[in-house]
Amino acid sequence: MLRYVTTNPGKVREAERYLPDGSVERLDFDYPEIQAAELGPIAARGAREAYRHVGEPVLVDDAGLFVEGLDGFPGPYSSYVEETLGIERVHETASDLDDRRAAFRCTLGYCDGDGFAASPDPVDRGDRNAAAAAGPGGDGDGDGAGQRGEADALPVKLFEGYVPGRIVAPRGEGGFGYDPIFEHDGETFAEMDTDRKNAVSHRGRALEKFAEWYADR
Ligand code: ITT
Ligand code: NA
Repeated sequence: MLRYVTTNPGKVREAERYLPDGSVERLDFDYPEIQAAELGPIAARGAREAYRHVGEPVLVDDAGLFVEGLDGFPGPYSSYVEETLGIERVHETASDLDDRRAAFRCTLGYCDGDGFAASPDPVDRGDRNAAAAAGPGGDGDGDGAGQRGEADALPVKLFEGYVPGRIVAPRGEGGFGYDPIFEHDGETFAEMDTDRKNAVSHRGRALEKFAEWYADR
């Protein structure tokens, strides 16, 4: 059984459409999250933390809203900013900008503990930047932890998704989080139903890649 580890039921509702019936269960566990400028290292570390806690295959989902005119803010801090400022004030801040373009990004991290002993390179990022990102002496996930022990070296597979859009005044009742202020192709994500959002969204793209890999791994 694969555990989709998240405190956010909105993510699970979207993910269900991509994962075979009965093969996935949501686990509401708030795994410790590191701070980093990019989602990859956060998802990689999160997947290891979740796997250590659960002891079964896990999938974690780290996402964020990156506003161009704010140099990518709130990005990896999106959860904190939603809780503190709220999405109305993010919209107000963006409405003072000339450039209201934004993007959602999602990185899924999968860890099942397999391949640890066998793998000479402890981290397989699952993307073409793996070698470049690892750099000399790093453990490949860019979280700066280095080789602190066996659990830190657990291999994690990452899957990324991205969708461009722009920040608008809130519209729509669906979705969750920043969906009401994120417009893509003339509609906010909160105006789309789950299937339509999935068809274009950051999470849909990442899940599509994951599901394909998971089916014939
Ligand atoms: P978990 O970490 O427990 O999975 P979370 O909601 O804290 O749940 P993140 O750390 O990934 O998730 O934080 C991402 C923030 O971006 C959070 O405020 C979400 O509400 C928001 N977010 C993520 N995906 C989104 C989406 O598809 N549409 C709108 N907002 C989204
Ligand atoms: Na989180």
